[in-house]
Amino acid sequence: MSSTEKRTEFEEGFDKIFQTFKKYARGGVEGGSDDKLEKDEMRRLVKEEFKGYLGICDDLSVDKIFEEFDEDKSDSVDFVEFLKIVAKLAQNAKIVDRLAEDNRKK
Ligand SMILES: [Ca+2]
Repeated sequence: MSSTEKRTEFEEGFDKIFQTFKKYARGGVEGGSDDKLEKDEMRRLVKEEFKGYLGICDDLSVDKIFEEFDEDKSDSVDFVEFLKIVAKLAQNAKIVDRLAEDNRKK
């Protein structure tokens, strides 16, 4: 992509999601990969960045979904697996329903 092209809001949002993933992936679990999100880093990310959507989130349910998507059982997930986890958390918390409802009121 040429740097002169203006990015869409969607692309900027997506880029922010990736930057957030990277920030927490580098977040200091000993022996962990900087390119992957270990389970503790995932918990931290959800607590700090997803709190408005999820309310008080429960470590156990985050762990359960994490394990479901950590297919090679490495206790870490890559960016694509991370997106699936976020989608699943949002689905469980009925965030998509809420967004649709808010949109109807506008
Ligand atoms: Ca990591």
